[in-house]
Amino acid sequence: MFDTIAAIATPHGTGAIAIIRISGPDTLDIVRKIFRFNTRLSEIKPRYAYYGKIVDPFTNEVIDTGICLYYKQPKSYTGEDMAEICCHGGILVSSRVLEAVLMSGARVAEAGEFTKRAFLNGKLDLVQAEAVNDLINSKTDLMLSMSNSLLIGEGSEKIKKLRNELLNISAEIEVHIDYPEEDLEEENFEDIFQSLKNLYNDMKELLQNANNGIILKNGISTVIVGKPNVGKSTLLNRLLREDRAIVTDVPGTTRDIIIENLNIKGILLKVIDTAGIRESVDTVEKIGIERTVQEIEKADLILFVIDASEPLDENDLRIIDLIKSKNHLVILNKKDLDSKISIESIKKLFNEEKNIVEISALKGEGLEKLENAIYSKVKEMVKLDVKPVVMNSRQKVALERSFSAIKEALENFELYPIDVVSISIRKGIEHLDELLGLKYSDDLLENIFKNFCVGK
Ligand SMILES: Nc1nc2c(ncn2[C@@H]2O[C@H](COP(=O)(O)OP(=O)(O)OP(=O)(O)O)[C@@H](O)[C@H]2O)c(=O)[nH]1
Ligand SMILES: [Mg+2]
Repeated sequence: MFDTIAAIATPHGTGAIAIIRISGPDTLDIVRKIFRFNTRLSEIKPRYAYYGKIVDPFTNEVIDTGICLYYKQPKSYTGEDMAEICCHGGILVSSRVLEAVLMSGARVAEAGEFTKRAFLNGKLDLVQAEAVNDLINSKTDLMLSMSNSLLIGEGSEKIKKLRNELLNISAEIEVHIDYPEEDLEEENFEDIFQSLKNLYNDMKELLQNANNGIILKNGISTVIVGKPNVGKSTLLNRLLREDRAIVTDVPGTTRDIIIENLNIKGILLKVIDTAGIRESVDTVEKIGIERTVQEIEKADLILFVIDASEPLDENDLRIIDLIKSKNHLVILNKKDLDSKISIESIKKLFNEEKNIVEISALKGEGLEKLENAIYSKVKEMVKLDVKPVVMNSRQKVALERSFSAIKEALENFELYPIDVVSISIRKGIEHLDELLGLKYSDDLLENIFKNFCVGK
């Protein structure tokens, strides 16, 4: 049996209203002590909004007037008796109401404890519980729709389906192990092998989409590179629609790495502005350039900026060598000036037709075309129309482990007696159990829920 917890569920600060949440067996008791309204407590109906006065339980002093909602277990977020008291959104008001609740017998909830209880009471599985936090932290429409899909259980359904199939296969094998005298027909073995094989392929596809989900959630790591003074920082500022990076006409202005989140048509990019690459004698600039080379190694996508008003030189060629084999777009900047470089020559250098965009970062021309080009490029890199079933590394690792176990089962099929295969299959099931949270350790739960807000 759990105790009763409470927290302010709205952000700390002054606002129109604040919500104080209570969950646990003493909820109604606490409401009785602090909330005065015209209905007898025995008549309070769940999920009705009651208007009344919130009072100090010891002095009866009125703290505020507000609305109280009661949810009777198990039909609540946590699966327990719950109440939500909406009061005025002052910092003092809301903390006084919380104090009143605490004085009446609740304790302060830990971060994510409401959702943790929802999980422990079987209202959500672990994938859904994690999706709650992803939903709250969504920065793009895409992330929002992915988290929603996981929260309503679309991802878990697919995993449960895999798990059921594995359980069925395991049961069939167990029959044979328990009654070896009833020899399995050759064709039964063949059937089991085929089912395992199908499952293996389904899982493989899910895992490919797993990377999708994680990349999209963390943001496509995008690095802007080019020689000094070509307009990299001007471009970053344009894309962000704010003056984030310092721009001057002195080559070598940007010396350290600048990272910003950018939302392009619902996709999150982590954009990095770098120090211009050239042979340099200045130590600070040299370090900056070394970092730029490292960033190119790590990046998912490279935006290569060229100053079209200057002829290409060996520094440009060095950069082309560095990025040629990676996902890139070539940006011919300063098209407002007399051009010294033709698109044709760039096409030849890269040996490709597309991925080249002309812009003027200074004048803000060609930016929409650039954003479209970035979007198309990302679409080539990750599938945007597939809903992933996993969205963080914990989930991915569990799915991967399960996948390896199934792979092992397939490999063992021909080599060893069927009970060896059975062990691998059971391992596969156990990892899916971990993924869904049917099996968990306290440490794991602590790790997951500590990243949640208090009150969620
Ligand atoms: N005419 C013209 N000037 C531009 C354009 N884009 C940038 N500039 C100018 O070019 C100069 C350098 O711009 P930055 O954005 O600082 O260039 P950078 O590539 O970040 O330079 P470093 O940080 O030194 O590597 C500034 O004077 C900008 O105003 C453009 O499209 N047209
Ligand atoms: Mg710069």
